[in-house]
Amino acid sequence: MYELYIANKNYSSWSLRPWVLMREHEIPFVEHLLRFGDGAQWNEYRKISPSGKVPCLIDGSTAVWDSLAIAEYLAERHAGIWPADAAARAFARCAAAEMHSGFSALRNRCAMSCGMRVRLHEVPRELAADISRLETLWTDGLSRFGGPFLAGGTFTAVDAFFAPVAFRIQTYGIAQGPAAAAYATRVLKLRSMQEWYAAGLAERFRDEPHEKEILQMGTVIQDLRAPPLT
Ligand SMILES: N[C@@H](CCC(=O)N[C@@H](CS)C(=O)NCC(=O)O)C(=O)O
Repeated sequence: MYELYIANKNYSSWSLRPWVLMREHEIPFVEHLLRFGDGAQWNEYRKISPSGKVPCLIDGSTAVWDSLAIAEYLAERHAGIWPADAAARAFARCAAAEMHSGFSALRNRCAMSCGMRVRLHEVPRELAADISRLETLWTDGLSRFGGPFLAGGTFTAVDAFFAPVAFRIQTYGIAQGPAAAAYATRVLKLRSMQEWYAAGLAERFRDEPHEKEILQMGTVIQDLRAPPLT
């Protein structure tokens, strides 16, 4: 049985990628959730994960400690992680890699916090450029490969890589064109995403650095999470 190490569902966008991919592909795994800010848990975890970051997939004696590497590891063992069609697969790999190494303004200025609704103080040029690129990329994939997912008819790794962005769109009310907006809604409605979201809302522990980061970027309009532990 695979074991997947992740962090708080409310905040951990990198953790969501392999988690939603495995859920959507019905690949069984045991989940281990580390709380940000719990030093003792993370110290233990550093004995397991070479980078000390989440996510990390454990398969017997093999540790796979990066979300893109996990997608590739799973693709070697399970059908359908990447699209079957070569052109769709090339697109999916490029788009996932672009998300993995790019979109830094979107990542830094719109940190994932599933249960919050936030009005950004400003949308600087780099963020506007990332939002515009996102819409172009999604619309291109949806129209070229026929949807309803980014590289065709099934949920593949590229959709998993953009799943955290669907939560960011919801949190920050990021406007998108009709095809991209409909795609974000479709992803948010997936059973696996609903499961993640419900668990994120139920979390009562807060991580101060994440909370502060969000307050620097915007004004909280709504906090739908369960009350914090005192
Ligand atoms: N490139 C890595 C990045 C993972 C990453 O930055 N994870 C963050 C959490 S969302 C983390 O573990 N932070 C804890 C730390 O830096 O100590 C991946 O794709 O898995």
